[in-house]
Amino acid sequence: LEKCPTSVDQAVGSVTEPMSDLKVAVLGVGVMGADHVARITSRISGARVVVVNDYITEKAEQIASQIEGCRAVIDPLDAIADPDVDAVLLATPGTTHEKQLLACLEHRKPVMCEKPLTTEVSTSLEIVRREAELGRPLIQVGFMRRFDDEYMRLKALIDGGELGQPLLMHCIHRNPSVPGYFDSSLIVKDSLVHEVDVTRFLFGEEIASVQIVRPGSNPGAPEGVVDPQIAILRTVSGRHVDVELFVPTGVAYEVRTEVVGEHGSAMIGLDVGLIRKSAPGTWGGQITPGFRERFGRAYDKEIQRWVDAVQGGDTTGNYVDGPTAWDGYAAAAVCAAGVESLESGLPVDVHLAERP
Ligand code: ISE
Repeated sequence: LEKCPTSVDQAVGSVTEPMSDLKVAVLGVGVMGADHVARITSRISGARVVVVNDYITEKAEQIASQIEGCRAVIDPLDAIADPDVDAVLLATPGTTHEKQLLACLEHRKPVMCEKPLTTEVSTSLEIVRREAELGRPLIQVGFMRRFDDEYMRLKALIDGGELGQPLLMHCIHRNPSVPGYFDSSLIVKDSLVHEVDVTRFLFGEEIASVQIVRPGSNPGAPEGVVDPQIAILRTVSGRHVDVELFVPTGVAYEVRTEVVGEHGSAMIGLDVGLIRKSAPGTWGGQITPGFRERFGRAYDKEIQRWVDAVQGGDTTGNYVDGPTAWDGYAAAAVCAAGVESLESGLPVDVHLAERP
């Protein structure tokens, strides 16, 4: 992604002063947060990281020391309140999001929040309501697949009517490895959540029920962890979506999505880059190793569009260009029903509140 003028610069043309950089605080500089710091510093136009925070202070200090004009702030709430910070990127553990998002709203700071919005359905709804009271969208949620070229093409194909009525979707979501703390419910809340958002994004409707089916467990799965799982989602209009979730396979990162419509089907995620043929009579290519590689360009696009939206927010009244707090809440509600179904094995209905 080239460093390019922001959309606001483009809109006003070259007669005005170039807009000054958006000053971003990145909270949580573990895997995703550190990735976002690198992305904003080297590939995103119109923004720079001025504050970093992490519960491991030395980590924040070490990252801050590598970026000109950046400092580490020990308390995440101080980082949000900092007058030198224009916008916040949350890559902290989900359990801390509620407090941090409320602080962002209180200080009217636009925020890009990595999933989950919060860890409870009730607190996610509370965030949606508090944001609605302010009358301006400030929260964007990091469902990056919406910015992936393949998903965008699939969406355009569906919306263009070329497949006719979309009827079903088959998905595969396999990870090569997951952290040791991953349990059965995290497979739903941290992995399936992406297909939940993809379903809502591609089909443009809510999910009415979820069922989690347990096939025979992988002998390599940690004691008590249900893996693989099959999720069956049903949308409000009755469309069927099935998802194979298998973490960790020990193979590579595989995310495939096939939409079947009345006039044909379309599939993405086949990893058919370069195919090599060599002696003695073998052929093959490479499978993407992980989600940061698979969705790297999508993350770049997601953050660039967020920065552009925030830069233009005072003019447009909207500081979001992508999944909203409502999308985060709806995904949380579907996943909570999924976790309930994990226990019973039965379909569980999803009940969404009235959208404010
Ligand atoms: C991780 O948090 C992600 O967001 C990845 O996209 C997903 O594949 C993985 O299962 C999650 O743990």
